[in-house]
Amino acid sequence: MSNSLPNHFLWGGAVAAHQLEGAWDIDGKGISVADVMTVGGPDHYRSITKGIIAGEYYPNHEGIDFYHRYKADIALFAEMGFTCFRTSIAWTRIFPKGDETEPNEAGLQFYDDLFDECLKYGIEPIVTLSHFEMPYALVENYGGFRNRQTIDFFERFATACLTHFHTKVKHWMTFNEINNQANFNEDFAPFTNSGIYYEPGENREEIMYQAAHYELVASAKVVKIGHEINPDLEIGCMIAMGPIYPQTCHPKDIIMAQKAMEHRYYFADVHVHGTYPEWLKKEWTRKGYQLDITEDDLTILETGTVDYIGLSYYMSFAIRHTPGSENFDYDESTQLVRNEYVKASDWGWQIDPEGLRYTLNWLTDMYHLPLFIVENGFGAYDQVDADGLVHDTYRIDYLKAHIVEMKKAVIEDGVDLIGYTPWGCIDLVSAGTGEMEKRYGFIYVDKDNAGNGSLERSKKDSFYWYQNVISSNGDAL
Ligand code: BGP
Repeated sequence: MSNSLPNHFLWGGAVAAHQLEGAWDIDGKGISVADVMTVGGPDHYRSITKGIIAGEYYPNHEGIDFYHRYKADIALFAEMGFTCFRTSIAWTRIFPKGDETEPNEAGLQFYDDLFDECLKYGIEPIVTLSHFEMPYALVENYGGFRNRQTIDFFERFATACLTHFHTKVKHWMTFNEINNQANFNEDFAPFTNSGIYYEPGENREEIMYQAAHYELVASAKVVKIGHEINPDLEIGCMIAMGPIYPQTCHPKDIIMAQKAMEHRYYFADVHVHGTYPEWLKKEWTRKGYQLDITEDDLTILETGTVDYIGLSYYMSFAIRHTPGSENFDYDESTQLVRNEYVKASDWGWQIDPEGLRYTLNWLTDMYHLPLFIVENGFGAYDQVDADGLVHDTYRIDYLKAHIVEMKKAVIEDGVDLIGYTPWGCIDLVSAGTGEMEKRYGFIYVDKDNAGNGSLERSKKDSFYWYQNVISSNGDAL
């Protein structure tokens, strides 16, 4: 048995358009939901209702100015040895308001140039179509994915991208972390693939299920269209993965954890099997939810199943049951508990490398499809030391521990894994908080939470460490 990862294993890094490109209003780009978000906790997302207010600071407007600096940044990725690079296409560069009929040529040109630059170095671009954003005009004028019409708008956008880039991009994903909306406790559906703001007094769960259904149909349509455009394309879903462990071996905690896993991950069932699980249909009936799900929709779901599962993995969770609740309804705002066996990051994300091995095995057992870790990483406050450098041993420790478990899953357990792209390979704006100082990168970017800084790039210690990891195909950790 080989002790190494397969030779064709893809190594790279991951980003999303709105978190680094900047250039939010040039070359015909429209306003994205990401452009109306500010810095800081829940207000970051609540600002979606307000639009752009003069004098407020919007971190994504400039991002790290990747739009103008991508050539130098990709040269640094190439220096690290990347064989792939995951990014997303900003919907608003291609269809500024979302409901136009013809794509914006300048937007297509930017991604042509970007992908060509990657390919020049032998770096395969990996593309997410909707990574936590959509045209703001679709939210204002149509209610985002509350509205069935948004399926058509997404289809038009995705078809334009697949048609234009199918010879340059082989691996695609439809919606980033589509299952994050299973947490509907925030006023604004986390994060923003769905573009939904909940009005006071609404049944958020029912609205979430409806919007998620429209997104799943949109995704399935696009998978089918993509395969028709080019049968060689690999089109996947993207799921935010984090196992939810029972807090104790109390049978009710075990069932609670099972129910929580079902609710978080049913999205993958639909993407992969093309059908809704029985428990969910029962739940909708029990709760009296009348969802708009047509026979045509069900056929589309069946004919647009994915080729692989892209996943993010940052942490694991633990849960306890709510005494007296016979139905084990899942509410992560009250039931999740701290796991005393693992440490947490400064943002409370519980660090659990073995949970990655568990996750990869769980997904394989459930779905029997190739997997692709398209996000993993350690958000931390970096310190530029007196020598002008960032010595980020903590980041190396985190990534090393996760790669060790990833390798066990592949080499010992036989998981079919396409590749590994750690999140935020260059420092960028946080999706959860809008902060710049929650850093993930191998490359430091001089910019702070208020937007001050030269935007100059420099290599952290992890840059050289990851370079070695890649050149040894994961042997030198
Ligand atoms: C995932 C998102 C990314 C990214 C990452 C880190 O949920 O797909 O867009 O931002 O998490 O999260 P944060 O930026 O909140 O630290």
